Amino acid sequence: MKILVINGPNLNFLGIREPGIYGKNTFADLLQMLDAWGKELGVEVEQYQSNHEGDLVDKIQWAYGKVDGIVINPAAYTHTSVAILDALKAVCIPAVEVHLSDVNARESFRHISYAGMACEKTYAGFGFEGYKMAIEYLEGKNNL
Ligand code: CA2
Repeated sequence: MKILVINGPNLNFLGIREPGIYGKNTFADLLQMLDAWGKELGVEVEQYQSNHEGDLVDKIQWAYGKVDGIVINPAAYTHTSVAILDALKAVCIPAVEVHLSDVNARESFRHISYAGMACEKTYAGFGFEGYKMAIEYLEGKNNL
């Protein structure tokens, strides 16, 4: 089984600023954890991060026919991008949305998620652990 983990804009800055909201672990720590969780669950995990909406759309399209699941934290594009929503719908790959913070407990503009409309599940407010929960969900589905 292969899972693509996609992270959107500014998440590569994790651990550098705003530790009160996003924690003090770095993006490099997250990548290491994804690697370890993949090995633990016997899943091949590929990661991709971009600050550019079109690049995120390209990567979702690339995944068509190549991966069994997508875990996505579109970051700020969560709340604005119909293009990412359409791409997720177009490829029709089981997808799970992850947010480090509890978006529903924050500003009202973060309460709407376009990408989430194409996702089977959302894990928000669990920090890095949310990515593990998402991988486990997709792995469990694959083993049904
Ligand atoms: O909670 C999440 O994971 C978010 O997707 C993070 C986005 C935010 O726009 C969403 O509403 C919720 C922001 C990512 C920015 O990451 C930073 C990391 C370090 C320093 C500053 C920003």
